Amino acid sequence: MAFVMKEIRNIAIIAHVDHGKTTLVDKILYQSKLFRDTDEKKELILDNNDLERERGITILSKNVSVEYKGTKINIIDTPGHADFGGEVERVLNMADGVLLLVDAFEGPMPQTRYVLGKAVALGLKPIVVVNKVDKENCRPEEVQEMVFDLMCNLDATEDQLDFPTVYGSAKNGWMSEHWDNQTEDVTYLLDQVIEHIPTPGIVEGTLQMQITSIDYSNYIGRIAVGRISRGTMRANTPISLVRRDGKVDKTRIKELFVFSGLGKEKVEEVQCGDLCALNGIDDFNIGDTVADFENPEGLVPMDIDEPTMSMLFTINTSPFFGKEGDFVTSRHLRDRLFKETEKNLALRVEETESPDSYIVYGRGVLHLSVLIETMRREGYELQVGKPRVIIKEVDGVKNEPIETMTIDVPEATSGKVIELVNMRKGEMTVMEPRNDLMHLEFEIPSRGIIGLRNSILTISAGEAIMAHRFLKFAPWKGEIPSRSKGVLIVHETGVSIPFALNKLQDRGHFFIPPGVEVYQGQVIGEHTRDNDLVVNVTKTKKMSNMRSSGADDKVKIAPPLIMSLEQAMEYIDDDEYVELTPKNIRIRKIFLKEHERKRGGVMA
Ligand SMILES: Nc1nc2c(ncn2[C@@H]2O[C@H](COP(=O)(O)OP(=O)(O)OP(=O)(O)O)[C@@H](O)[C@H]2O)c(=O)[nH]1
Ligand SMILES: [Mg+2]
Repeated sequence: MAFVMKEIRNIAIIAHVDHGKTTLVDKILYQSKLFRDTDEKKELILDNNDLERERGITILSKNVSVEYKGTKINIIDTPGHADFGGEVERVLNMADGVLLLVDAFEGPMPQTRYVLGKAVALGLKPIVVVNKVDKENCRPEEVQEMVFDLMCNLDATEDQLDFPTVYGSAKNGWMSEHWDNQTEDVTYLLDQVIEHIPTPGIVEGTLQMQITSIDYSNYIGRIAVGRISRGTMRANTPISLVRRDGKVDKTRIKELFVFSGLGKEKVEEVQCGDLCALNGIDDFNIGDTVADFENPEGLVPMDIDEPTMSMLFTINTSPFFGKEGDFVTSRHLRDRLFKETEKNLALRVEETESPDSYIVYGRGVLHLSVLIETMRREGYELQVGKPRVIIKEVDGVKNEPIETMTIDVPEATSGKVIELVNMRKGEMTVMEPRNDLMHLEFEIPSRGIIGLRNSILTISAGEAIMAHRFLKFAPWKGEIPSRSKGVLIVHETGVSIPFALNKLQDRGHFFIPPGVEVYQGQVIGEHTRDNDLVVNVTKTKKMSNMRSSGADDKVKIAPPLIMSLEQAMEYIDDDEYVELTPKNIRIRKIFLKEHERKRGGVMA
């Protein structure tokens, strides 16, 4: 039977975090289904793992595919958060063009610049999608011009600068030539894709496919994903796997798949230019080339991004150890961390002198917290130390990572925000009003950003929009003041009592409600002053006449400040750990007993 060549387009959807990539892909999938049949009307959700859903962010890039007017469009949805930028860069290797989404209100943001820069450098053809034109006060035309300027800045070619622009609202399911001309669906965008994104070239010769991502299936194990850049691939055939270091292993492809809708379709053969997934070659890595069995020729391995941050991971040593988790030993921790490095590219694990502790290197607080959160859900207990940025020696000079950071805040609070950022060694490079917000840009050491988001949100009553992204290594900027407030520390293990919490309310703000178990040395609140304070919240003495719950009910205690995992990670100081179990996130002093702690608090 003759092999029918199909028209193909390969596009990646890129943008700053939250500008609407996944929403758009969902709508494209949904609507292209409607073109064929109308039975499946349920909302398609591409962010399909629990963490992605809860947080409303994409963590892993995903491949989907739709048929439109006889053409197969492979679409790669990518994560927008800066910590996952390396992943975006890698999967761009599978595309011939990009849809660059930009929020019609916010305009280009730090990550827009980064991902667009990568796409431009790879010579990919862009289509600009000015999204969220349904937003009040949006400024689609101005944003379009800003994107054009950005592309000029990034040295785009004439052809790239000649990009089509599409306006619309992914959320409302339409795309159009003009922002004030609402249409029925996203077909205008798909037509632009067919017209402007180049067809992948068919290169004759022996097989070459570089592995750009790894997928997992409980049934078939590790799956390699990539784009066939030369030749044709067939299921059930012997191949060579050319490693990054040039070493060649002879192995065999078992099953072969192409992307189809949200899933994969098993096929016998995949043509050059198409994206595919395959299993059978278990022991592979990103960047390896699947090549001809007889005449293997490897492709140049792509760069894998360096970690920028590290954290100590250690077994749980709190008095509550083992109460809430199933996996608690150093063996469990070790195996789990090393297993993670097989698929989590930017992650590195280093042994320490102690078999109980490991240094884990990652791309940022979110990258590390996603791993920690996943481990909690799997039943692990562990403790982590304060995140540290990676310091490099350059010609004998101590260098640290510097990031660009944008903050949009209501004008009234911009003064305070600038002051705070300056204190953390941030230098302001841009300040301009945008509608009713003040737009600020800074260059700031990564160190200064840790914990900054909490303070900025507090100052701006939750109104600030903040984004940052790695810029360069530069000489150390000097000491940055750490947390300005001390903490409240538990004196004695027991259950927190409303009466006791109430009595201490003027000393600070608690992180725990009444009625929970706490242990000696646990951090349960922030002190109003800069020193640590040991407090009696479990005391039962003098309370015999206050025992009845009726008396407790009258006590009015301010609601506790419950920190998210990332907030806790960014909050702690050098002498503290975050303790993590499937049920709780607690902060503790590394030394639980007061006499062991150097900083020596006082007693309330
Ligand atoms: N008003 C409005 N909101 C939108 C539109 N498109 C998406 N959103 C909302 O913006 C938020 C982020 O959308 P996502 O599609 O998850 O954004 P994303 O670009 O995939 O985000 P990451 O994957 O985390 O980078 C969601 O709350 C969407 O409902 C739009 O056209 N208009
Ligand atoms: Mg997304």
